[in-house]
Amino acid sequence: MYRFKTDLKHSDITPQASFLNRRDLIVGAAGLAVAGSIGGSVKAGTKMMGIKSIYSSDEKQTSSENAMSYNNFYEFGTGKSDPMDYADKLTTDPWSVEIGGLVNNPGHYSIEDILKDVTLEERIYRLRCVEAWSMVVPWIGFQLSDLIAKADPTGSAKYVAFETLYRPEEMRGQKSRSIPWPYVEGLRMDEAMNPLTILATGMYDEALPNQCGAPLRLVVPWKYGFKSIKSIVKITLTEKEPPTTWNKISAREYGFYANVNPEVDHPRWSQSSHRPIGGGLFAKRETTLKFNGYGDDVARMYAGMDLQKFF
Ligand SMILES: Nc1nc2c(c(=O)[nH]1)N[C@H]1C(S)=C(S)[C@@H](COP(=O)(O)O)O[C@H]1N2
Ligand SMILES: [Mo]
Repeated sequence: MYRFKTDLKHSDITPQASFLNRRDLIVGAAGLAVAGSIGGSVKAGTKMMGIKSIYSSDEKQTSSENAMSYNNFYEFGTGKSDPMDYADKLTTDPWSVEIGGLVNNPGHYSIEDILKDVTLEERIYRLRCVEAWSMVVPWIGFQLSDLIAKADPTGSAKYVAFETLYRPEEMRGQKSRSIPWPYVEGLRMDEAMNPLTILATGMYDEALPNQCGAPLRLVVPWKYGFKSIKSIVKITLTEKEPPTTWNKISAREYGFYANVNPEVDHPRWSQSSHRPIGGGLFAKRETTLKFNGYGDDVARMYAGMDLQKFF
């Protein structure tokens, strides 16, 4: 079902990249005319293109209307349509990401700085939520490993911690104590460096809409959706496993790893199947594949680990 190979290096799969003006990849002509400067290039709805990636799946895509109106983004409320209804309040320009911890090049990186050194790709990935629904989205993004390399981690970095913006004036959900703020997530270094792991800046050929995590969110296709932290403002390389929001809320329900695994049920429901969103209430459920179908590429990272224990 998936068309990708791991024996290819990233540089092998984007041969044209070095010939192309990176700015042309970020915004099309229409976007530039509106934006006037690259500063506007990550504004929601701006045209954004990526090179087709061999890491893409060829599954049937969810409609953009469905993918942009059924979201989990508790910063805007706990209802699925709250993000669509309230996220337009969020200012995403200017935006910078503070990269620190065990790196040789710490600092505040603007989105423009980040984008000028990466290759944007389109990658069709299924987002499989722990609540057992899923959507298939053509993401536009770049490999997280490229940004980590730019920050130049020291030898003692073992994990990568992520943090979402905390700005209750613009994120009305943060005025309530539904979950602890800011939202935080983490990956082990090898997971973060895996070529399947991307930072997305767009979807469906446009810059990310706010409700989907503008201007920068993580997408880790073999893990449950809650690992895909949105609107990231901070990335810290650490020696110890960082805390993660859902694990803090309920450690017995949500582990640090959160690998999609039909063999390990959530304590309150089965993980063996999922409901594609947009199909209506009576849509046929689909079978969930271990590691969301990416076992050939990621299973070896967990060799020897008891996945019932490290869920
Ligand atoms: N900051 C932040 N990131 C978040 C969440 C959130 O509430 N806040 N929800 C997570 C969950 S549970 C899921 S399933 C995905 C949903 O992503 P989508 O709305 O783009 O489908 O975002 C994840 N990222
Ligand atoms: Mo989720």
